[in-house]
Amino acid sequence: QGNGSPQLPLASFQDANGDWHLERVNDLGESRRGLIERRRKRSQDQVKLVQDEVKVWPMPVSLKHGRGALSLDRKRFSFEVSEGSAVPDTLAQAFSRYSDIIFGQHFSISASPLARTLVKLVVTLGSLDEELQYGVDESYKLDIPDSSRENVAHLAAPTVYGALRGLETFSQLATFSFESKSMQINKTPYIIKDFPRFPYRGLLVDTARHYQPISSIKRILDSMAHSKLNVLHWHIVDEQSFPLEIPSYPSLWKGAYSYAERYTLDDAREIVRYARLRGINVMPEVDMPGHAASWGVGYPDLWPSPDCLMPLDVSKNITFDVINGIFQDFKSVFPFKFAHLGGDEVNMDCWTQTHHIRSWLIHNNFTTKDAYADFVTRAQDIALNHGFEPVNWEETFYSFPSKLRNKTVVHNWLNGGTCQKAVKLGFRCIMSDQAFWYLDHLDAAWHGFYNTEPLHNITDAHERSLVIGGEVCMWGETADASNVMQTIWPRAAAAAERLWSAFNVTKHGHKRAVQRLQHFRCLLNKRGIAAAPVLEGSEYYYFG
Ligand code: CP6
Repeated sequence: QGNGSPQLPLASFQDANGDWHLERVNDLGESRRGLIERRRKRSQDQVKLVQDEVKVWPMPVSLKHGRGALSLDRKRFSFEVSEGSAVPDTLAQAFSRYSDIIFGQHFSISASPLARTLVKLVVTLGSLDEELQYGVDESYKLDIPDSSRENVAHLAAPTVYGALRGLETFSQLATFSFESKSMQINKTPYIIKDFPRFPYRGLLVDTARHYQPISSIKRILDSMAHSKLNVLHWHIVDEQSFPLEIPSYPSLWKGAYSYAERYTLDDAREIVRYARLRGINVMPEVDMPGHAASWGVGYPDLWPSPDCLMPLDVSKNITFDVINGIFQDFKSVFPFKFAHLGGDEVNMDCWTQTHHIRSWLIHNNFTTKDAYADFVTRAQDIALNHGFEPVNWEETFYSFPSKLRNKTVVHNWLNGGTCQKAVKLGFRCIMSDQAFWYLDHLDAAWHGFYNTEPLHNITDAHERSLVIGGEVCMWGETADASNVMQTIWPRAAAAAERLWSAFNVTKHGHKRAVQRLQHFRCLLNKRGIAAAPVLEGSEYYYFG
């Protein structure tokens, strides 16, 4: 220009349609529309990055993938086991479930004959008849190729329970493609190596405050398998009701809410069977000596007196005969090695206020705390005699740590540092910090569930190994079959990833995790599970 006139503050920018414009710019050379456009582009790039993450929940320990895609055609795809080996029933049933999940949700036309197609997933098991038990090997390796016209994927696992976890991951990789109108696995090839960080990944379900029909418990078990939770902690009885049949003491379930709101032992066996097929152990809880008022409906002798109903009468032999009967009957129903004996929130006023119990305390030279310890350890010995290792709520640990049996698993709920203290004394521990992992706290948000770390402040390797895992708790005061699913999900899934995935799964921050969790929540909806929304946002966006 050079003629002395001031240079026009103009800059060029490209709009969403790719057209170029000139616009006035500020002192920094930025135009208003240009700025807005650049911001929009930048946020779009971020969205792209996020959408790029493979949407599996919980995130596998190691996952490598490419950029290809394979179609899945229901008429040409099959699950098989490697040649010459029998198909265990557990696996055959899982093949059928996951086939329904993958192909049953969308009307899907056959994949184009020209499309590159995955024709088989071949499963190789290390052992055919492994029992489901605490600590069973749940690892798996999943290889999905991306090479030829007719591709075969491979799933290898030491046990059928590892294979179940691998099938779940496989099913989450299959999505409906609106372009090809068929199911498709994107981002092939895959090499996935996966195993859980903790052997105990639990969900507490309370059937005493509200009865849960068996069908509801089964839906809960289905949903647990999708996030790889592996223990249903069945809080069977409490002060409000005693819904389970105990053949040794047949009047106990007189404490049920009604004739209809009861489980027979065969019902309980059916729940255990259904859970096992999904790689889930069932841990029964009989909470005592507190929280046990309902026991006395059938056997009033278990109450300190008709107007003081809890804790159970510590002074009478019948109390321990009944406990013995319960565990004897449990032996024929619950193969899991742990049984939960409760022991929380014991208010011992009824013991000191009831004449015959006060005399018993004095006769034995017992404080109420001695009597509490005596009760809990006698119950532990009964459980141990029947082959169960006892789990107790943390109050027992704080009240008489030196009396608890060595095999005790301390179940945290009240205090932040309980597991840290329990493993220092050599006890195993399950974390359920009520500040973060209580699902009945309706205002507790997903990120509190996600952030809670069971190994927090525990550095010694042996002490770390004693933290066997964690559990989210769905107490039943405000939940029955009408709302239990949307109260559990999706928040329980946030804890499930914490318990399954590598310690550093959060290294990308919450932005990516929340996208993946929203996707998982939609996946649950597609599978018929009424998981609630994670946050505000468009359902269409997360559906794909
Ligand atoms: N029932 C039993 C409960 C609770 C516990 N035990 C409980 C206590 C406090 C909160 C939620 C639940 N309802 N048997 C404590 C382990 Cl906030």
